[in-house]
Amino acid sequence: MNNNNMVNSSVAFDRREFIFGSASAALFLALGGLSWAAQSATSHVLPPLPYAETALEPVISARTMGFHYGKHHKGYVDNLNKLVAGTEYAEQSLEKIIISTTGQADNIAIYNNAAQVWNHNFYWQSLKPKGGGDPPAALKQKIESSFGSVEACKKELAGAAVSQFGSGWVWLVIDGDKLKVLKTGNADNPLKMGMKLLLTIDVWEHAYYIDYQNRRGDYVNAVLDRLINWEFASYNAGN
Ligand code: MN3
Repeated sequence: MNNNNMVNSSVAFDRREFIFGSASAALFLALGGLSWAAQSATSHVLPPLPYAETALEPVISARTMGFHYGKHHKGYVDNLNKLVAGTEYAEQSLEKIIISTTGQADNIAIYNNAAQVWNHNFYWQSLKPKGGGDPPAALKQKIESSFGSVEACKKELAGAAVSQFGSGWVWLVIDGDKLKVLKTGNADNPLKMGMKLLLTIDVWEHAYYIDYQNRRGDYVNAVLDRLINWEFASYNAGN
């Protein structure tokens, strides 16, 4: 196992992790949690991770993070910038590109790369070191009224992850006044469906294969028990 490829970016995040590691979740979110969402773009950037690449170990290894963030996520950002250069999408925000290219066969490459950038930005924030546990009270109440219990909600998220055929994403959303679990294939992203998105889990093989090989269920259950960022979901729910 060679860790050299992730040393540089880990060092760059140390100060950020120190600051956010000692701040409350609310402050973290207020300061930086959604800064990427407001980003408009002549050139899309790879947002810094909200923690060090080693911070999610042992559930997600630094080696997985090095490839997933440093190669896959970065690759989508680089591809998107190349694809939109000189087009009508060049000056548009990520959200606007996704919404305006959803379902357009001619723009499938732009849609796929833009959606994958957005999905990964959202995924990193859906996780945190020492996550899992009990959601904040207001979110917990909403989860209980929609699923019966937090355990039942986690079970539905895990079930959706395992049953997603091939690559994709699992989402916790608010549809009307009810929380729901959705799954989408490949890059697909529910932004255009008009729901509030609370959190996501990446179920592409690159998210877990180094650490779990074919055991997608073990990866998802470990993420739900130990990394899921309920504070981020609660913030997105408007609590
Ligand atoms: Mn991924």
